[in-house]
Amino acid sequence: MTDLKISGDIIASDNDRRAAALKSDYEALGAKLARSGIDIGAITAKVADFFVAVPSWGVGTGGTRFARFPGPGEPRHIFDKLEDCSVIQQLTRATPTVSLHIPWDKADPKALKAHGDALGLGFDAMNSNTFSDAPDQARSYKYGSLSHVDAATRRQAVEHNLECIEIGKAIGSKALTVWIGDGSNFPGQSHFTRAFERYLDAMGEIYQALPQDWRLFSEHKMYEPAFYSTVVQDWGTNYLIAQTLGEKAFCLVDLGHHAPNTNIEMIVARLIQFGKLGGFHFNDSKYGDDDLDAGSVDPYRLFLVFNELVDAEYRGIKGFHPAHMIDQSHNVTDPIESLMASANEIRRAYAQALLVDRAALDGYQDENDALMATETLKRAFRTDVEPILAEARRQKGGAIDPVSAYRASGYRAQVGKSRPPVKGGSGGIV
Ligand SMILES: [Mn+2]
Repeated sequence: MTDLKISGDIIASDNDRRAAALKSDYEALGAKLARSGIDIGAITAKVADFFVAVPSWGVGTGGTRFARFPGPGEPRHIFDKLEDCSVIQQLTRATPTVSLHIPWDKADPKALKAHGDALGLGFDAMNSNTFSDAPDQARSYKYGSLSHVDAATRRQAVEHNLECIEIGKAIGSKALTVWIGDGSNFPGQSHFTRAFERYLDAMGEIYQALPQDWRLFSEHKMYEPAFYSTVVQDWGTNYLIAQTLGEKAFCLVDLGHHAPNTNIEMIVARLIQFGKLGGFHFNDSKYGDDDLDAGSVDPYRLFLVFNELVDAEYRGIKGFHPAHMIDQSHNVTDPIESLMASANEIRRAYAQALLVDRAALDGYQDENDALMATETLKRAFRTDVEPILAEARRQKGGAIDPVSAYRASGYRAQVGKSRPPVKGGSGGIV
């Protein structure tokens, strides 16, 4: 019996108020789509089957380099975080798994598994952390980790990743995501080639320890915390890593880790074509790695990414199953609300991409009809698919309007009573 944090009565009464309007909107959209030969029931079923993992680090209030302003009822530890994650899943039915970050979420794996099971949550990719120093570690990552000039520091970073795999094995994870902060702040500070050789050697050791049914995701990022160069700076380097390591190694695309205006959907298409797209960290950005809510700044870009994913799905690409994860920092919102809204935006992009008339698009491309080709995408993007998203949630026992039901539940105030207030003032992204 799943331990549900929001009363079923709250969800039912909020849904009751909205059910008639949803039925009417869903039928109207169904009739509109039927005129284009699209079965709304089939689209709704696909949306209901689309899931995205919640990052454990996303349920606490985020921050910037300057400050963090915690809210009431901040999760104290991973077990509180899992409870918050279960609220997101209960109301959206879109987030049945959580992605852990070690050592932040380090706890007895048996207790983690039991708590997840009780809340009806599974575990997605494990994330290692060699971009900051844990209080008890022997060697500092100030000058790098997997690419550090000192062999003992590299060994420590490798060992940490091996530990993440061990914890992951015990809780049912099937992937390890590695993002390093390694790089340089000054021209000449680091030898590009030697640093990358050291990184590849260290990653090779991690790769060797990977269980047969696991995948290894490497995540590129063009700058920050290093501001002159990073060791894994872009998708080209990331592809070389995945290619060098072997068939269980894939590239992870964090939407915020590129230069502004980079054509990310095209990067996605290239990685799909060469069998190396591992998955995503969804978020949105205006200037850099802003970690804003998915779809909040440029929903069309998110749609164009999903257009490539659905295209690959329809082409039946062998072994194509990218991992979907959110990676965001919530500085001014209740993180639970932001994560629910983000899961919804990600599903929206997926639903819109499912509506693209791909046969027509192929034809326009072959005829060099640029206007109608782009209009084919726009027509799908302009479709208000909210009734599909709401109906998918309703059918699975979630909330028609998750934020409304969440606010009606008083969950934040309730956990605020048992979780002591956190003092603000400290910096830090997470
Ligand atoms: Mn990320």
